[in-house]
Amino acid sequence: MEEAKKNTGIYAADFVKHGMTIGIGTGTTVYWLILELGKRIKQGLNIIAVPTSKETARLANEAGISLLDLNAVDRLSLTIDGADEIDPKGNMIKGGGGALLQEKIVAAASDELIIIADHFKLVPYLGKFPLPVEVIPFGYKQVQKKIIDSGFCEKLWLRKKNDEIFITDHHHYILDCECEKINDPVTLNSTLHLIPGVVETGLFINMANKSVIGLEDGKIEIIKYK
Ligand code: A5P
Repeated sequence: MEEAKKNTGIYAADFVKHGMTIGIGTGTTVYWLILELGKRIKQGLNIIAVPTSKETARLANEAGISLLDLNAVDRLSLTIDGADEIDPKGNMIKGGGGALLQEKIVAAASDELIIIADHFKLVPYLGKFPLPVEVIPFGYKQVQKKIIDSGFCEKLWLRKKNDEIFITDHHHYILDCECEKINDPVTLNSTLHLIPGVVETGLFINMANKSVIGLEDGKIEIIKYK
């Protein structure tokens, strides 16, 4: 699996052209992309990047990638990011690493979104992976009740890390929601957004242009969505 992630991260670096301002996602697959871009920068590639998390900013800095705040940019030509689940239409669940809010804002500011993932991330429908929902800490238990009342998800829990409540880069909490099978991601996304206290959901709908998938045999499959 790690080999497939590495292959796809390295392969995707080819989409990054000299002079581009790009968004860089978060996660264990993007890690390989960052390392590869670092190598190419040493060989003369000139790019600027907007990171999608503090962790990506740290890694990108180490790799020698120049970073910019999203507010200093009009549009990004391209963002490359990972995913936790990808359905056949390219709709995704993201946020396993807790960076969904910044990832969605950066993706929405990009002309193109390329997803890099190993083939285990391809699913016939979304929902086996618990859907992360970023919420304001104040009154989050009210949000929990409303998500359960919506009938879309059977069970949910407050994300913890090392027995402490997980706090996102933007000082929010994450509720991981077990929905099992998401038949209608668009309606679920709108329903969740209508609950006061919800900041963002991990449903990325109709955002990806293509996926670069690392296969078991070392090959790469490219799936285009638009
Ligand atoms: C970060 O919050 C997530 O959205 C990541 O993009 C996703 O979890 C990436 O998964 P990998 O670590 O498996 O690449």
